[in-house]
Amino acid sequence: MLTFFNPEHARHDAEFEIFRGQQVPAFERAERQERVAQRLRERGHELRVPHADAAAVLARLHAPRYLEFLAGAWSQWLALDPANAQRLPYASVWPVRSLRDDVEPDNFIARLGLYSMDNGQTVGPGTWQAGRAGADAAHSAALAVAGGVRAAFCLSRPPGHHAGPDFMGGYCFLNQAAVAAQTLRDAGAARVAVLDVDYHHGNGTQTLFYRRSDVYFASLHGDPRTEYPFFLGHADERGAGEGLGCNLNLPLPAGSAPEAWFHALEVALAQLAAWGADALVVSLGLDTAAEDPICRFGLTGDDFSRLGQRLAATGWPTVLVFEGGYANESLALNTVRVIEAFDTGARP
Ligand code: Q9C
Ligand code: ZN
Repeated sequence: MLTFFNPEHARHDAEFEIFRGQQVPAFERAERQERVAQRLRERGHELRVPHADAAAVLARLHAPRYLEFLAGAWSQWLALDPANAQRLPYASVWPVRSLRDDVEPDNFIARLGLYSMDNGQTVGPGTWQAGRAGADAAHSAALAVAGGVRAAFCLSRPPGHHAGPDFMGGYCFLNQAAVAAQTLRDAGAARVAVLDVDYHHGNGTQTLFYRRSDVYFASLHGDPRTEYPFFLGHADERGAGEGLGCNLNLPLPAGSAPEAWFHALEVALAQLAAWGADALVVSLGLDTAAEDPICRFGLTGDDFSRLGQRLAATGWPTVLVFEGGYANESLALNTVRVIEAFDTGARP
């Protein structure tokens, strides 16, 4: 499968994340993309650098003040104290209910909190460059598909589906799946389906399209009552305004077996077909794997092949966008299983 990879991804690669008040080894590391890229090359897939600039698409999805903050955050952090070059900023205050989010504070850490939903990630020296190149990769993959290629893969990190209009969260900064969907729309697809199969609900993507009737967001994920992102992803979220009826959440209990997961996949695909989608974006999280260290579904290697085959059988022009997946030993194998089963299933 034609793959656009993020050539700048390793510029964002924090060694630690905060968990239970302590620094622990980060789960979302550069190794993830590197291993998948290596496996794809070994298997003879074509890997390309992005050739198209997503700036204009990003500007229509994310708030200007959020993009400006991300672009300037590291230099602002350094300007506070040259010693900050050796440490990363962490948010410690957030504008929750009753607090104002319309006035941007002068304090840097307060601004970081304003533009974050959690402290699972932070902005480092190359986060903006890595994120921008990832958006370009998603844009390039979508342009290839809009131009007639049956399917393309955006291999990029940091991931994107938790990033909303004006916030980062869940290791995500810029929403690459949303960039792909918007690009397909702009290139002429009237109805674009986004299917999110990451273990975690794609709260950012849902929110970006919640009031729109031209992009349908469907997601299968761990029930947010117990699983991250906790505050979105329930079954009663059906869209709003013109977008009412264009959002489908299928939360499954943590620990659900593959058969329950594939049943939910059928429900989602039937809904997207009934809606009349003419192109598909898949938020391809691989953290549904049984061996994933932070998630609790039980998909096996064969299940990932089954997923790829099933996605190809929809017949839709498809952009697959890499999201989560933290069992680095099997991640590349499982990713390539999806990609190759799709290729096999898509062959006429
Ligand atoms: N110590 C994606 O899969 N919390 N994001 C994890 C583990 C955040 C996952 C806590 C999980 C975010 C794209
Ligand atoms: Zn995830």
